[in-house]
Amino acid sequence: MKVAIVHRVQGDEEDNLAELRELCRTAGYEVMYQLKQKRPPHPKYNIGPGKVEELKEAIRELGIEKVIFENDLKPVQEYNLAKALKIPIITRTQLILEIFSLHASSIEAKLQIKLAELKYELSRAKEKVRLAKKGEQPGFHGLGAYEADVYYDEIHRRMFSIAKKLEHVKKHMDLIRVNRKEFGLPLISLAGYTNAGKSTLFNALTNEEVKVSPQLFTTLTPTTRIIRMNGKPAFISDTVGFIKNLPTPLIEAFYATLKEIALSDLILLLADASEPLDKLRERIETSLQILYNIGAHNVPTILVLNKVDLVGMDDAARKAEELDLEMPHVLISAKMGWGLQSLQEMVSGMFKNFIRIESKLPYDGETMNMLNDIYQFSKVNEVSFNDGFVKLDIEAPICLAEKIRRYAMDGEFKIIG
Ligand SMILES: Nc1nc2c(ncn2[C@@H]2O[C@H](COP(=O)(O)OP(=O)(O)OP(=O)(O)O)[C@@H](O)[C@H]2O)c(=O)[nH]1
Ligand SMILES: [Mg+2]
Repeated sequence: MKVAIVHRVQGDEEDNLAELRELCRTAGYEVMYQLKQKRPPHPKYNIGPGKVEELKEAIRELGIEKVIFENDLKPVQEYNLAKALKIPIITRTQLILEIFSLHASSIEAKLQIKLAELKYELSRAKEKVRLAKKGEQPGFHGLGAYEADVYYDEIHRRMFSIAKKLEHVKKHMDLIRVNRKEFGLPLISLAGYTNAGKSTLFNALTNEEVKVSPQLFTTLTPTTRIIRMNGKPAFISDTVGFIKNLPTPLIEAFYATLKEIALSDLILLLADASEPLDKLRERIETSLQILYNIGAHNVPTILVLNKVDLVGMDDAARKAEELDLEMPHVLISAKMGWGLQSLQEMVSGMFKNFIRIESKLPYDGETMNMLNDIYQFSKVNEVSFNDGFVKLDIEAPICLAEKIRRYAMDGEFKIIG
């Protein structure tokens, strides 16, 4: 979707359009036009009426379908802008909520985001009710003073109901986690600052079609896939980027969206190696602090220094050395596909849930069923069909290995490593 972005600044204030542009990219919008204006807020539109005309022109010429404001807008300003421009107007807060929604996979995260949306709506509802009562905003959803009160109460009621549900869900989080664990596959989470290249890496690692049974899809969210790391299957999740200058009402929703990371078996913490060392260090430290806050500090973590194509291997390696962090690291370029093999080896070496076994199973229907799972969920070194038995040399998740052990022919089950 094509959008325009706007920031009205005052005095020496710097504009935040570069970051807003990044957020738009993350939300999947294409920024066609940007507008900056220096002036005090105009009561009717926030920006000046002349700039509204300019925007109108750009919308018509460039096919823009939405305008995103860095500034918070009063309901009456939002109303006037929408009326003048005839397309939806949203603010930075709503944009970030959209980004969270794209990534929220757990029920808790979804509820937290809904709650944040309603909180935002409530803060504006007060103003809308006030305006409706004063008769200043007659066109507002066609509400009269009475309906405005009802509207306000309705938001309150929904917030209360969601807060109740959240309490309930928090108590039952474990039930939600079980789903994924059922298959015994490790879960890898991609984490890191916005723009570090998480989605690019996610796509690079997942572009090879991995065959999975339909039942598996029920455990997958839009941002989770099954990949093979050096032959070993794993779930991989792309997560929402760490965003700076987060509006305070969104912090809880942000953490809820990220909590999934704490449930993973391995975190790939991405950072942009092309950034100056100080900034790189600061961002890694902030990221580690966020991981700590969501309770993910005990999850094994690999620092993935991305975008080395922009600085060169040597320079990136020097930076990694100077960072002197207490965790393994790997240098990659997700865009060019560099270093992905080393990454895969490092990751698969850290999977503790796989064991290598040799076994012989009777040549029958039950074994054929099991072979289905074996091909899907393990790294196959050898499967050979013999007279009356099937010989296996595989690296399997522990729960699958246990299934095989129970069905193996007498004494024909050996753990190699
Ligand atoms: N030169 C270079 N650019 C890269 C590389 N990886 C990603 N990029 C670019 O960096 C930008 C951000 O990449 P994304 O993969 O969307 O980053 P992200 O971490 O998913 O960002 P958010 O979803 O906003 O948190 C895009 O323009 C990518 O093309 C890389 O290895 N080299
Ligand atoms: Mg992304």
